[in-house]
Amino acid sequence: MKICFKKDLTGMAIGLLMLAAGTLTGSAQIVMNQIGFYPQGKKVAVVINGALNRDFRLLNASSRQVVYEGKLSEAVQSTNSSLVTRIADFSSFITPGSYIIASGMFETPPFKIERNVLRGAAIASLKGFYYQRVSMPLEEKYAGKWARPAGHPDDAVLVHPSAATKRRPAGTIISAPGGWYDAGDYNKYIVNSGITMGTLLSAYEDFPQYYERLDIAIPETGNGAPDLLNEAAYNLRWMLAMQDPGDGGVYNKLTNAAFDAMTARPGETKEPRYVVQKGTAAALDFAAVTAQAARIYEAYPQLYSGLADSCLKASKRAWNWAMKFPDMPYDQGAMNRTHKPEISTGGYGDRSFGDEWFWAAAELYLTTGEAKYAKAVTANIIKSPQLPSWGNVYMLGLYSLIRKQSPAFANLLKPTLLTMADELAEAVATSAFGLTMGRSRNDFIWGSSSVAANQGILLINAYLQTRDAKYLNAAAGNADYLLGRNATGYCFLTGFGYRPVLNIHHRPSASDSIADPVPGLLSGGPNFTAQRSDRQYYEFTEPETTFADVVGSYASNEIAINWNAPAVYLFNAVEACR
Ligand code: G3I
Ligand code: 9MR
Repeated sequence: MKICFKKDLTGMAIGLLMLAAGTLTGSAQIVMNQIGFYPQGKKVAVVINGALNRDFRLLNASSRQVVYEGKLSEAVQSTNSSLVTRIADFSSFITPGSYIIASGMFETPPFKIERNVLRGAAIASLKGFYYQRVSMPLEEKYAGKWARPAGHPDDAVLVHPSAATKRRPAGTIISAPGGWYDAGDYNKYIVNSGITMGTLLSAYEDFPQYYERLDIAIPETGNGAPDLLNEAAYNLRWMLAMQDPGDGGVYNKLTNAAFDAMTARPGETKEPRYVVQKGTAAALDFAAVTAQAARIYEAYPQLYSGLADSCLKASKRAWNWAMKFPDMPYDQGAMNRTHKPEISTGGYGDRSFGDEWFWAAAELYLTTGEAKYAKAVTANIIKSPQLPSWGNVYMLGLYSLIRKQSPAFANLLKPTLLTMADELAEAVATSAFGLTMGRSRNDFIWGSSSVAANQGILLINAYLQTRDAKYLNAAAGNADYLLGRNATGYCFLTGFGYRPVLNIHHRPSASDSIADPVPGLLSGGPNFTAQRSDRQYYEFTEPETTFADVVGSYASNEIAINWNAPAVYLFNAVEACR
């Protein structure tokens, strides 16, 4: 049954209609972080379209005894859909336990108030990367029921004509094994690996002591290095193999010509693999990651012997290549007109490189101290940057310069960070969900979950600089968003919550015989352009509700490494700070 949204939903009749339908935003009328809350943290649930509800109760989950009663907020009209909400704030209730929220006829399943409440999600989101490893078997010891054979070996990859050089003509066979599958597909893209690695390495640099103690049960666990660095090294080694030793240029991607079928299992896929065309974004993202990695892995000279040195050399070579080709976009359409076979996998075709120059210059400057990189940082500073996304990596450089207290740049750039954080934090007061997420309708784009997570990272950076709790609360609010306090009523992290996403667009999950998807993966989330892209049926089509938990919905329910990485940062940062 379909329900029309009206702005002025009032009265019992409509409330009953919604109940009869069993679903408004799915089955949820009260939405919240489905895992739970920290005793000292903010605790918020949102009652959706509960026209008659004015108050709420917190019940002990086993005895059903009422332990807290509160008033709902005034009704708020969402700016991202026709939903009307009231907010239940029970932050002052701090007793650990298992609880239910009830309001009118609506009731939630049980959730927790406890210390370290996000620890499981924080660990799982990082472990999610292990499940994306390409060229090694996932053993049962680490992967449980999702154990599987190795995926693509990628030890005999063809140089595509678009990437041919004298020393590596088209058809040359190279080896670039390992790394993570990008997303629900089986390809590996340098641009998207760039922001992913930068985000993970920055998580480590912001919370080194915390990550020293965070084990995630992967083959390297216990080797003396933090598991975040162990996991990241697996992808880093692949990235290094994507640099042409001849000229220092970096291939945009390692890919099939076309996407594999959804039924293709890792290890059973036999289509030829290619490295495709070099480009400026790939070179600079690579230079940034390897420069940052160089200063981090230097601390593990035995375990990661030679890695830091190789990274720094590779970084400088990629930078030098980009100096020679400062404006080379990856335009797949144009490439396909001149080179065969045609390539139809993901593009990540960035066209403006100021932000990549800034990020690469920042990381190279911080690692080497060389004046030429400082000059390039200065030349690329902008006043109003955007949140990080695969096509815009400016803030990664800004975060690093501030984190490392660069004498030349930290004080200069801090006001930009705090202005952006204030704009985000201010949105909480008027938001229908009490969030910064959804401040703009454009937050609900492809991979909107990463918008929420990246807002969270920005707020955490502001918190680390100021220790002002408003930033931490707003960041934690966006973690709540990902875990269920949203207009769809889903927990977007696989394996978590009482209403988890189940049918992610993810070939390993879609092609196995296991009901549960691979855990620790973050669904892309609502995307108001989804229907146009993937032609699936969307029951709700407003910006914050255009989401379908079906495998075919690659525009709202795929997973991707550049969405998981900011979730790793955010969940772990909240764990570290609470
Ligand atoms: O740049 C415009 C912006 O100006 C406009 O306001 C906005 C709203 O429509 O659209 C923006 O462009 C969007 C672009 O992403 C940048 O955000 C496109 O509409 C949107 O279609 C595009 O989506 C990308 C998608 O691939 C399709 O190309 C996603 O960002 C990107 O994450 C996704 O990446 C894929 C890989 O290609 C393949 N592997 C899976 C991965 C995840 O789905
Ligand atoms: O599976 C692909 C996914 O990773 C991409 O994000 C998406 C958009 O590029 O494309 C998916 O592949 C679809 C292809 O584009 C069209 N045919 C159906 C494929 C999925 O079944």
